[in-house]
Amino acid sequence: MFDALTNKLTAVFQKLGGKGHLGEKDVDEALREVRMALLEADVNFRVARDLVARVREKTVGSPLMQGLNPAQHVVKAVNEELTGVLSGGEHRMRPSPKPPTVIMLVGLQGSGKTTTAAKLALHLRRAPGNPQPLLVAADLRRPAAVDQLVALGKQLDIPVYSEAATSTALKVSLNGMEKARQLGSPWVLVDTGGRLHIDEELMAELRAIKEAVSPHELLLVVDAMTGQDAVQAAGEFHKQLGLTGLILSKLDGDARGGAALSITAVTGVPIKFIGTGEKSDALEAFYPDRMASRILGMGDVLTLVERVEQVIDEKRALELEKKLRHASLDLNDMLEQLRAVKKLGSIANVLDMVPGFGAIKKRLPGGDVDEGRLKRVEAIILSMTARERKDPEVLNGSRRKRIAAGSGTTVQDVNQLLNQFREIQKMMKQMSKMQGKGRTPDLSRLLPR
Ligand SMILES: Nc1nc2c(ncn2[C@@H]2O[C@H](COP(=O)(O)OP(=O)(O)O)[C@@H](O)[C@H]2O)c(=O)[nH]1
Ligand SMILES: [Mg+2]
Repeated sequence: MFDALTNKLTAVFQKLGGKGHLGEKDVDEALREVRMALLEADVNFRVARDLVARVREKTVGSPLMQGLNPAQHVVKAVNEELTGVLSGGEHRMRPSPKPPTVIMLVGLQGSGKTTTAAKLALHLRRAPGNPQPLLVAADLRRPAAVDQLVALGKQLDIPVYSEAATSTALKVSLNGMEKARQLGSPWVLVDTGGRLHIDEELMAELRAIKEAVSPHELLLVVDAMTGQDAVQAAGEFHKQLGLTGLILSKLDGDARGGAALSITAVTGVPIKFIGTGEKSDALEAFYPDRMASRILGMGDVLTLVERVEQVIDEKRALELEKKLRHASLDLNDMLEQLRAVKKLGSIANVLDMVPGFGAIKKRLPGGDVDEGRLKRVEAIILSMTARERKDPEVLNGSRRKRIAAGSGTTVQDVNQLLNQFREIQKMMKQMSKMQGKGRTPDLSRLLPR
């Protein structure tokens, strides 16, 4: 999602790391490039300028931290400042002590409100005890909007409160709250109407709904692909309605990502979630520090592990995290991963979070993995004995022949899989060397000493 920016920053830091001694000029040169990279990613110019200024303050002329060389010192400062820019206020959503907790979603037309309402409901239901939320279809501006939410509710088995098109958004909201009390719903998510542009009529309607439902969270859904326009819209909505948080949708698109990096710094409103696809499970909780690491090319093992936790049990997820960190994945893990992938969402999405996947993707022929190939890989691994899966090194020619015959594939397919597995293992090893033992990757090891 921030590929271009990540690539540029990595290049800057690599160049910096290649220099033995860092003078003030070297740092300034690097920081100029960092600022250029941020601007090219569509980061608000003031945000970029201030970030670079703070990094400079932290690096030039300030004493080195123990164990860090000058280049690592710079990377560390950039990571901290990026995290700072992405932070600001409460990023979590807390249930109200007096349920239902009411979440009102607002935004321009097409920003992703309705989709996000369903995603969020699904996300909330994943909590222990699977609390069933209620969706309220309070967009009566577009006739199809109610149907869209009703359809999503049906698909996800989440109740939707709706009324005929002759009703009003305000009535639906009020009656929806009543319905939630009847059902004992712990969460109410109110989907509202939008416009192509902010106008007084829309704001008046939203203010009225806000007053009627007293939301604990008033979240603005913004389309990340609209770049700085999204930042501006967020500022306006916040001024008029008083937002408690932002959800950035469509970060899976080829957005340059600058909106994400500027929006909190400019508006003071924290990002709470990001949308990374059209499907209902393509929503991620937002963590500033993880996002900063991701932008700096460190991958995001923690988010990946969280996703995996949703489909496999926690104990397995912990083991997997350990294996990722220690680079001791075997073919059993690969098989389990393949099977989980379908439930996890798109492969590219998941693999983007694995440190170094960008590099793997480039090295693998064809880049993306297709479904047919997935099935073949699954068949091949299933044809192996337990020992072979644990230790692929034992796979000599005759074993490979047997496996190919058993799985209805060719020896070439088997070889390809093993090569691919070795690549992944190698990358994992490199990555695990780069990471510290703590919960967050140790950036200081990004650069050669
Ligand atoms: N790729 C992608 N598409 C999204 C995302 N969120 C929403 N969409 C799409 O954006 C379009 C508008 O979404 P919708 O929820 O109807 O927007 P609304 O008018 O604000 O309610 C739909 O086609 C959605 O599938 C996202 O995170 N990624
Ligand atoms: Mg809608």
